[in-house]
Amino acid sequence: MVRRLVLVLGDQLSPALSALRAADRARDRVVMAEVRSEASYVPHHPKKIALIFAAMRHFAAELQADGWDVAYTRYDDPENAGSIPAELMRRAMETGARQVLLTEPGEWRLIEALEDCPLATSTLPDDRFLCARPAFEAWAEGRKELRMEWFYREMRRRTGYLMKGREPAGGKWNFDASNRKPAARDLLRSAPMQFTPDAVTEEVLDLVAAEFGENFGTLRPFGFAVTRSQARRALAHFVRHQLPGFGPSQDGMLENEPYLEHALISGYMNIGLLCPREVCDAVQAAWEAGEVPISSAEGFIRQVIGWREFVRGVYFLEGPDYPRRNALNHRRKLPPLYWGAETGMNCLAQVVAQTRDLAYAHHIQRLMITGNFALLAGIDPAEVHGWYLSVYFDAFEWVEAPNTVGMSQFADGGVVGSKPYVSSANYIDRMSDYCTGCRYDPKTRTGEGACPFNLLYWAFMERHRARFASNHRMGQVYATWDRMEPGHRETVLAGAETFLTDLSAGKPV
Ligand code: FAD
Ligand code: DLZ
Ligand code: SF4
Repeated sequence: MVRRLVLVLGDQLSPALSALRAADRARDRVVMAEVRSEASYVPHHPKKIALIFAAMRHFAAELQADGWDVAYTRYDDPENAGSIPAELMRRAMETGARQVLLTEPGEWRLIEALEDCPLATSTLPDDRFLCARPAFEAWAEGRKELRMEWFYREMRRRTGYLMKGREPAGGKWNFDASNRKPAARDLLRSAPMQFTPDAVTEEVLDLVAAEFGENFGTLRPFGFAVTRSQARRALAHFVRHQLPGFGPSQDGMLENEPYLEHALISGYMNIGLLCPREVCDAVQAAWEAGEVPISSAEGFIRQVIGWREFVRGVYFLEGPDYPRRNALNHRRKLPPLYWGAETGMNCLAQVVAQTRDLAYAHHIQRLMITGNFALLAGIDPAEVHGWYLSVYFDAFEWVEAPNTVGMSQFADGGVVGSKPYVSSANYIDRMSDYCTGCRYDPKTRTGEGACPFNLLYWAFMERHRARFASNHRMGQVYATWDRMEPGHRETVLAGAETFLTDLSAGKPV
């Protein structure tokens, strides 16, 4: 007789998951299901679906080996009920169990769908995060602005990472001044660890090719870790071989060097193969052993205990409407170049091609190339959100939406960031080698060959003058623009208008 069903979702593949800790392996049955509703709420990249299905199948086998009774539904099972609530109902009918134990899902959509499920559900907090939802709410309470830097310092104190008593190790909270150098090929040491698919993963790859082969993205070769032990090896490899050089190279961009010294572990953390605490422990230990400079250790730990926890806090604090916000009233449709249509803008072409092939781009590529262009061009943030949620191996709404809608598109009106992340070609030219192979000229602001980022940057500033001119971090930008010759300004704005008209008309840009 099965007492309760224990739901384990595709991004909850952690042996220490709260629902599993609370369950009784002698009397409860674990339910896992590959379902159409989760696999199609956006057109996920085939590599992302394959990662999740392969990791789910491996995790289910590990649970079974560990004595759990697991009811696992494969995607192509003729009995598959197609959604998580429907699968729970089917398993409840089969077993007679009327109660469901689960760890809170990471997305409002699924939380709401499960609330409508007629079975009695008992939902536990997701304590794989370092900052519980109530703790974030308490931190945010009464603050006029939520700023990641203050949250981060609090998290450093709370966790003790890189601390000497109450003070930050090395005397500073933030070592960005010694990080964030332009890309340099001769500084690169190693790429992230990749894995050869086993028979289980190969079977998933065949299924994904047959069912999702039309989605944007290349399925094979597939090298993601699909088990906890592989993900731990990938982490160890990163800490040993890449982390020492992580700080300086983290913001650079190079053609044919998609990873630089980045870890490629966000997806593993987000589906539960790694937990953030063990990731930070490994970094802390390497720093204590003198194997990693403080600048790299701090740069990395800030992303995990700072940004990652902060965006999750914001997602749940702001509520289910957050992904639909559009503070700047941007309405343009996402241009086909995001789905691989040809473009002469080499930076965009490079990042989109890499995204298609690998389901991966690093932070600055997402923020300052595809995100920057979408914001400058006034693309509807809901469309931008849909794109980012689809194309990256690590994309789950709790983390993707605050990064896209908030940090990248400023569509939340400044909840995540105090000013929009926009730049002209100058930044891209300094931080990458993309401009060398481009048909546009990063140094030119008007006329034939002028880089579109230069035109759009000033047009964006002018369009949103009322909102941003009084922002103390942007005053200098407006002062520079206002000092330019009126005739020059008009030419720039007219050039931007022509470019945007062409973009909307589907002309190649
Ligand atoms: P590394 O740079 O090697 O490692 C840093 C680690 O810190 C990452 O593994 C990640 O877990 C964490 N991290 C770093 N920055 C952030 C951040 N801003 N928010 C949350 N965690 C962070 N990250 C996702 O995990 N899922 C997403 O869907 C996602 N969408 C993004 C969309 C946009 C528009 C932008 C600008 C950023 C997005 N990010 C997202 C954050 C970041 O780009 C990725 O976490 C990072 O590129 C993952 O690669 P990595 O593991 O090699 O990162
Ligand atoms: C992303 C995803 C995909 C593609 N497929 C499944 C699935 O078939 N079954 C499942 O349990 N979970 C899947 N997931 C992850 C869920 O979408 C995720 O749990 C929610 O978005 C909440 O974060
Ligand atoms: Fe991108 Fe402009 Fe540089 Fe071309 S010139 S790569 S469009 S920034």
